[in-house]
Amino acid sequence: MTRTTDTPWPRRGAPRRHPGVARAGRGALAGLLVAATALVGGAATAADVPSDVVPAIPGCGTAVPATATASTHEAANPPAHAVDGDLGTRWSGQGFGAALTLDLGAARDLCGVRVAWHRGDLRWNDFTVYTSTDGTAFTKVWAGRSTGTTAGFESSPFAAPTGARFVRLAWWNSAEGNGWASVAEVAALVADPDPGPGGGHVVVAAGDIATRCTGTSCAHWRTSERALAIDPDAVLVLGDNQNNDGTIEEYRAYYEPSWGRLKDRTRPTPGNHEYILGDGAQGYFEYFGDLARPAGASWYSFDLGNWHIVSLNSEYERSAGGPQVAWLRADLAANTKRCVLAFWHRPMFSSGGTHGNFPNMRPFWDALHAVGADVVLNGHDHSYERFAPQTPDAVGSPAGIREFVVGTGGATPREFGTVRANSEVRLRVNGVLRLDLGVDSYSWQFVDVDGAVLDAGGPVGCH
Ligand SMILES: [Ca+2]
Repeated sequence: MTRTTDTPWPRRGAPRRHPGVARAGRGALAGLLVAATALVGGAATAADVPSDVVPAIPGCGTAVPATATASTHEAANPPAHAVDGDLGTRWSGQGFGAALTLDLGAARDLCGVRVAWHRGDLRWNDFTVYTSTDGTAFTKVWAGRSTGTTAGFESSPFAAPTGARFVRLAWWNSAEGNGWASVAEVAALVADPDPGPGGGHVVVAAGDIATRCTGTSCAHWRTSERALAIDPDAVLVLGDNQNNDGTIEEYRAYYEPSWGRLKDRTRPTPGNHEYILGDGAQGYFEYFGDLARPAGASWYSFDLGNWHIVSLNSEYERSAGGPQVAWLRADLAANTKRCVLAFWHRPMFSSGGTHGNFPNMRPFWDALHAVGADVVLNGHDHSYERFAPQTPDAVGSPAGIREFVVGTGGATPREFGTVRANSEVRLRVNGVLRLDLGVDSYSWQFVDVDGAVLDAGGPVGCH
């Protein structure tokens, strides 16, 4: 009773629990399972490895590039799809004991794995993780069940650092009981690198934040709790920080009790809602004071470690011949930092169904791309979207800029529309973006209001 592809299957009776070694004789893949379990020997057993699935492992979040093979796979969903960095593609293998094996190319000191399960927000999966130095003798290092509440990454820490080149994930069952293992992404993890002098700065970013809502159930309160828990060095708010009119009274009533708790480390930009009354964003400038105009204009820049960070105003004159872009070019020409990040409200690229692309942001992109800038952050569409690095002409290129849309700070999430070129991940939830800005690289995590990491990647080297 298995389906020929991984589609939902109504449960009939209780699903099998995690099998353990004693049930190794079952099914067509018994040989693989016996081989895997018989080699455990005196090493870790299910009783002495941790079984908790946790959202993230402190200090153990650096993914190791790998190739993948599998004991079985569906033609449309090969093992390579589990290591392609795209949560929208997957490996699907059929049957009890279906196994996916990563080859890291060389032995690494592993501290855990992270797995994003296809349909992971709808069903739990029972699985076991094994490691090997030679690809033949595997030792069990983790066994347990995914939460069934997230399609994002869940991390499984190893009890102790484990030297291994090969990592195998063996699947046993899911809450849907349809006989299919489907992994969107899996990665072996090593300890995060020592950032060294001048590196290791943490930034939290989100836009479209406070609504006319008070109390701890408001989405903007919950995102502010995530931001506080991350305890960043800087907070970038990406416009529409206070809806709906952005008045000083609204800022004081809704933004201040929540995100205002991070105000002293906040670097803002205004959005269309700050300007909606036609009063020149009076509430925004009064609330943020010198933070909004540190050098007199509503656009400005600052350095953080080895990063040059630029705040632009998409609600103001922004033509190629205007004063803001002239300032931007001069600012970038004077920059001495290797890595460059810029943020403003309206995205040039967005698959959001409400707003979408704003081609008139191109003068910003042209100036930034000309100096090899690395990252752009925007809001406006109430969604999270990650793009592959691309040129201002929307041509994917490693030399291009990676844009994130993070209009997820508290305003009600909205539907996506036309999916734009180079869009890699799209999420319709509230949450915050965490960026780890290293000496010459960056990594990211999108964290939802419950603390689940729904998207993660890097480190990616700066241009
Ligand atoms: Ca994938």
